[in-house]
Amino acid sequence: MVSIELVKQSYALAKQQYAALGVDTDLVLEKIKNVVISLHCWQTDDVGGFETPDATLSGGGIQATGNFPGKATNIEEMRKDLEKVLSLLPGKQRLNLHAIYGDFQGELVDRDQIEVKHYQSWIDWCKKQGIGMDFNASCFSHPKAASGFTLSSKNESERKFWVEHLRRCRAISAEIGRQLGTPCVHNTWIPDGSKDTPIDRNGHRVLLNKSLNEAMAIIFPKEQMKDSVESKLFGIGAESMTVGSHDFYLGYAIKNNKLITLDNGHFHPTEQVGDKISACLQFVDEILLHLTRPIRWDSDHVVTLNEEIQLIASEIIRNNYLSRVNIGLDFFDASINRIGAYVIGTRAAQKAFLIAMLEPTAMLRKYEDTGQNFERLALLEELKTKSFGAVWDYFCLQENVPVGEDYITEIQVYENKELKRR
Ligand code: RNT
Ligand code: ZN
Repeated sequence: MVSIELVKQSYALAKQQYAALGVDTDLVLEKIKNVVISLHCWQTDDVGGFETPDATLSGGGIQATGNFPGKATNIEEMRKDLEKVLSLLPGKQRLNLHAIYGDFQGELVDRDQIEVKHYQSWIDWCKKQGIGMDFNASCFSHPKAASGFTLSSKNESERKFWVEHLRRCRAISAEIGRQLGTPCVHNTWIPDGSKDTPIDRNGHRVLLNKSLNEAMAIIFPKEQMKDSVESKLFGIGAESMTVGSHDFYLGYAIKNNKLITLDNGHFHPTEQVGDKISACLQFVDEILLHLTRPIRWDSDHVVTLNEEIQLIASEIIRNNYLSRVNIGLDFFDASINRIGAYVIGTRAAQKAFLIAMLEPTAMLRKYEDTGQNFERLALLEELKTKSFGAVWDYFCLQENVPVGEDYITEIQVYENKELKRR
């Protein structure tokens, strides 16, 4: 067990170290509480969903690999897992639910038939946890998505089916936000794309534009729900063209006053999502982030504290953009303890924000403005080895959650008691 005394002493020293740079760590510990992270429910069960007892992820160009025992197979197990996760995290979270995770009570409810009642028990669960809720249309793992096209399908009845699904998901989102008193961010991601070089890229984009307009004809108050659209570079089996590319959705978002979702697994590997934040926020009101860790492709590995996540967090904090950026996670690793995956990933994202808040930005900006670029680089390098870990540990202590590596044992206990008997 980490020694509480040591955590306190380390914090006292770190506080002095940062104070020398003009950074007030006590203030940072207050501010870090404003970083709310939306937990994607789909890490509990490898993006399966509860439409049928044996539902699994199929198609869509995404994949969860691994077969670690103990995935959630029903709504009770999923809630139990999420409650465990929440108990191990400092700070505030939300729930990010996909439509396929409805409380269907054994009934077969197709996607164009879903209603608020199928999500009421989730809304109640969130209320009980004291957290907000976000929502997603599920346009994959379905016979009507088997062609590889959904909202941009040239098959009119299939296209209409997905328009109806999205239309309902948005209405459900508005009711979620209304009941919980915090806006529900609805994210639209579709897998539509083509394995080989298509001839009619334009035709599909015309259809996607039309479908979005149809499904989003009703505008809900933004206190209830906000629409976001998620762009992508390519998917497995759709390598040559993605209908909902970044150009397409950024254009759509700007023109129609929507949010843009930036998933950091959805760009060319040398592009930096952190760089896109201040670019997009000149023209859209808000952004939704899907934080992930792509390795060679959009592999959705667990988020770790790497330079990519750090730049994203730093750009948000440096520019005071926290209120305009909705932070969500998006990874699904079935090869390790799934609960552990959440805790590692969420804590990594939180650490990135903490580090960003511990930056003496005014000093760096001054160096930059006066052309002192050696000084800027030197300070940035020195900051990397300051004692932010002591501040992080103290934050966990304050929040009454396991400090440092102590959460490992808690997850081992949960694995033995709960996951292994599934
Ligand atoms: C897929 C997108 C999308 C999904 C989830 C399940 O590439 O990132 O956000 O991961 O909706
Ligand atoms: Zn995503």
